[in-house]
Amino acid sequence: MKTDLLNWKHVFKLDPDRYLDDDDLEQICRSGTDAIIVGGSSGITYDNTADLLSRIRRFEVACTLEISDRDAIVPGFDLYFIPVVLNTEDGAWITGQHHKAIRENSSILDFDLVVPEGYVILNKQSTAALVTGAHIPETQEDLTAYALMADRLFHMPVFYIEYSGIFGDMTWVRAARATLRGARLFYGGGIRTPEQAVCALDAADTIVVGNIIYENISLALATVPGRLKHKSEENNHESSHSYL
Ligand code: 1GP
Repeated sequence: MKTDLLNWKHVFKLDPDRYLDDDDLEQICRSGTDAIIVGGSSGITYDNTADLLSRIRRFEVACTLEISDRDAIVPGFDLYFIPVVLNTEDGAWITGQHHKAIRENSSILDFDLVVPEGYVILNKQSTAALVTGAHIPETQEDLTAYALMADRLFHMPVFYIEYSGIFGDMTWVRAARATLRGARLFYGGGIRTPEQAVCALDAADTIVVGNIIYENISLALATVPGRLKHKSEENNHESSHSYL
């Protein structure tokens, strides 16, 4: 199962603390996306996480928990992503919370399902940046150095560039991906249109779509690669969207 993520191109991230009605949830789960990540930066509880998992489990899509609160580690997910924030000096988000979580949950955590993420936050206004005290990379070289840390120093399977809420600089993302040998580059942040999805997927290995789900479900669904292809073919038979 763990190696399946190597093939993911598109995932939706659902926040247990935000409301999504059954129809919208069904459309997301049946959209053709490769997986659902359950996660958020605030208001995450065991109950709202378990509730969302049980609703997603009515469908066949793979479902991963991105752990942000050690009191909300719910059994039954396919994988457990554990973010290690590389651009903070606050040890709580590098090893502190992780140590407590593992100490408290070692009997129930299946380490074959655990996926460490080397996580770099680039939107200084985001809740994740404020909570973790992230130092935002100032140059492309700052970012690629974090990519090298995740890939060569810590041998993490995922390097996650988190622009949460804003669409990032794809030149930086592309440069970071070019440095990776083993890690897969996840990009998330501000993907609100099919065109942005195409652009981000050209720069990253896997794109993560979050906020737009709660703002405009049709636009969110239109970011799924299979649908993108269909849409672009309808609109332009000579479409240059060739990544599919
Ligand atoms: C957030 O990376 C994800 O953790 C997706 O970002 O919500 O801006 O789409 P958006």
